[in-house]
Amino acid sequence: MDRRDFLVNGGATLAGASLVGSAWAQAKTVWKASDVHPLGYPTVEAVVRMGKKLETATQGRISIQMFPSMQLGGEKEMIEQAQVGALQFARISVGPMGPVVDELNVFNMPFVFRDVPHMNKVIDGPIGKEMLQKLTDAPTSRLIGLCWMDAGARSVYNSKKPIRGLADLKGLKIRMMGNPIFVDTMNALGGNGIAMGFDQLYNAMQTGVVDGAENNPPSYESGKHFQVAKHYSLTEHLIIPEILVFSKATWDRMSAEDRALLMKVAGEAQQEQRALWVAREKTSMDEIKKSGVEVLTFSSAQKKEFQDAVKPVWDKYGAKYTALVQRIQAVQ
Ligand code: GTR
Repeated sequence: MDRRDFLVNGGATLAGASLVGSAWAQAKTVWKASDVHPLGYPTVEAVVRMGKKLETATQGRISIQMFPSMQLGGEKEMIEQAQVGALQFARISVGPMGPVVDELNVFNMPFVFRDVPHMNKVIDGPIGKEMLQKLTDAPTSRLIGLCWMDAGARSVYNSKKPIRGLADLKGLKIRMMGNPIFVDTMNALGGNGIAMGFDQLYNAMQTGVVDGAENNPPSYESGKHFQVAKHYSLTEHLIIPEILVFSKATWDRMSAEDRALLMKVAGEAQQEQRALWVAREKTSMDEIKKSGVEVLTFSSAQKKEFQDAVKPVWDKYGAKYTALVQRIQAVQ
């Protein structure tokens, strides 16, 4: 090798090494996040804002790319992708997490919370913290529980007729989230519970595969379900918090500082999402009513009929959660 070759080759290697070095120093990490809801929905917006905070705090080293609107499939698929590290954040309902970590199912029991403020008090307090930890510690989860989000109360809607009481639900095919507790709950209420992904629901209602479903006002509105199922009855039979989980495969490779930062912004997201939720519930309800949907409400005496009807669900699943349910009920 003459001197000129050495300079050219050596120089190239050195330049290459320093390029790699500087690229490494500024290596940018883009975490993928997924949600079944579209941009602007409270859960999506809360995670997008979290991403901006991460970006600012790390001078652009870490950011979040959001895949909204079921782009990465339904919630079952999102859980699986987070478990293998194909995505980092999955914002899902506790509904589909129950079959993965059974202890979480206590939040999936019908009428377990007195009302939405009660649920929020529970998730903000020690029980909420313990349940996130249980999710993280469960060997079956392969996920880190980051924070809770508010999803209000779920109520029944359908395309056939107004539901004014239990008797009206008889024979109606109602889509429920994929968890046996929910199918049993709908069956106990007199309908025919059919487990199905959220991603298939609109078509199923349109083609008459199911007569209706149940959800909170923002999901009913945002999914355009109110256009095909115009009777909405505020049964509020399920008050299920949502949860933001993070891939353990990614977590295991992170520094202690990045983990602490992530936990901090996630805790803030829990409160920020709640404010977004309260505002969205109102605008969704306004839009639903404006479109001519019949929204039926129930007195507490009428609601008791629904509460009594789900006793078989409590008989079947409730015993193992007795101690926890007593603690939940004690939260004022
Ligand atoms: C929504 C919830 C979603 C999903 C959906 C469903 O209220 O935000 O996470 O659980 O309900 O019914 O599948």
